[in-house]
Amino acid sequence: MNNSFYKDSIVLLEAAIDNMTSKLNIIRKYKQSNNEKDPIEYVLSRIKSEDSMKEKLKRKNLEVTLDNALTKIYDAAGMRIICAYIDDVYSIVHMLKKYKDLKVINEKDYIKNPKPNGYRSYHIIFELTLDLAGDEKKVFVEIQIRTIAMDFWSNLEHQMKYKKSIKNQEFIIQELRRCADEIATTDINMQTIKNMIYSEEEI
Ligand code: 0O2
Repeated sequence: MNNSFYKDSIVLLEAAIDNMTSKLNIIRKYKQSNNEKDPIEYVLSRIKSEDSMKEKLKRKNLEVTLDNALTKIYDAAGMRIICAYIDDVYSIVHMLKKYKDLKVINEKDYIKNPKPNGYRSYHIIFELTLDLAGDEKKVFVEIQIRTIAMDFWSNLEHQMKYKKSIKNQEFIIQELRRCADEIATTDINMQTIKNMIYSEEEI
């Protein structure tokens, strides 16, 4: 990655992702040690590319500076957590909020309140306090948590946004909305079936 825009702050962003990855691994191990299912299927992380960050600063009418990128935009460091079931999403949010070095800055539940286009995901922005060899630094991290099915939908919808000319766009938007609703129903049904399987095991 071209680090010229982030300069030395790239170390801070990388440390933030390493720290959050470690927190997620601890959550996974803690759950498994309590004979609970691992709530995470996989995790993706990225530092927002220089071009994407500059575009976002301009879109928000902010001056393109490193300071604005780190203090006015919250997703220079971003992570996506993919789960099998909806309950796993809420379980991870609950566990992450227990960490004392994480402060919730903003939280959006697009699962309970989907976007009009059908987008579903749980977004949470944390301010993480990092101890960099005795030097205390604060850094924002955006976490998106969603099910495999929501992620599948979101990736396709994202591709549509970046494609310049698409035929039948209205129809595609309508079909995506229909698929989002079907996926939401399937996610709920899968959760219900899973709960039934496990409740029978406990009897
Ligand atoms: P990119 O390139 O994916 O990183 P914000 O723009 O973050 O300051 P906003 O829009 O209120 O403010 O934040 P929100 O709603 O939490 O969305 C932030 C990110 O969620 C987006 O980042 C997308 O990654 C994702 N997202 C939000 N809405 C949609 C949607 O309708 N479809 C898809 N596929 N993804 C969505 P960026 O920076 O906009 O883009």
